[in-house]
Amino acid sequence: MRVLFLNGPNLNLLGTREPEVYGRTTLADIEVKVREKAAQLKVVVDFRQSNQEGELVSWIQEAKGKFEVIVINAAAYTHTSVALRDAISAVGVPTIEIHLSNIHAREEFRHKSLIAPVCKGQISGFGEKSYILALEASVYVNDLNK
Ligand code: CA2
Repeated sequence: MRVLFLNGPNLNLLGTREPEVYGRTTLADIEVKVREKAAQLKVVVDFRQSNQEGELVSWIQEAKGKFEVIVINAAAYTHTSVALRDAISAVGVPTIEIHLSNIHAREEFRHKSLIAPVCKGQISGFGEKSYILALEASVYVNDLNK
């Protein structure tokens, strides 16, 4: 089973700026932990980050036939991107939305996710553990589709 992890804009800054909001763990640290868990679960993982909306859209489109599940932290594009929502909807690869912070406990503009309605579910508020929970949820979602 193959899972594509996609990370949106500014997540490359994790661990280096605003540690009071996002902690001191870098995205590379999270990737290591995801890969450790993936090895236990016998899941093949691809882990990517982009600051470009169009690049994320292309990666979603290309996932068809290559990955069984997409896990996406769309970062700020969560709240703005009809393009990401349309790509997730069009490609038909089961997708899980994740966030480090609890977007519902933050500013009002973060409460709305444009991608949530086209995702299997949302994991939000568990810091780096959101990524591990999403990996476990990916196995669950893939088993449902068998
Ligand atoms: O909680 C999350 O994972 C978010 O997706 C993070 C996004 C935010 O726009 C979403 O509302 C919730 C922000 C990612 C930017 O990460 C930074 C890391 C360090 C310094 C500045 C930004």
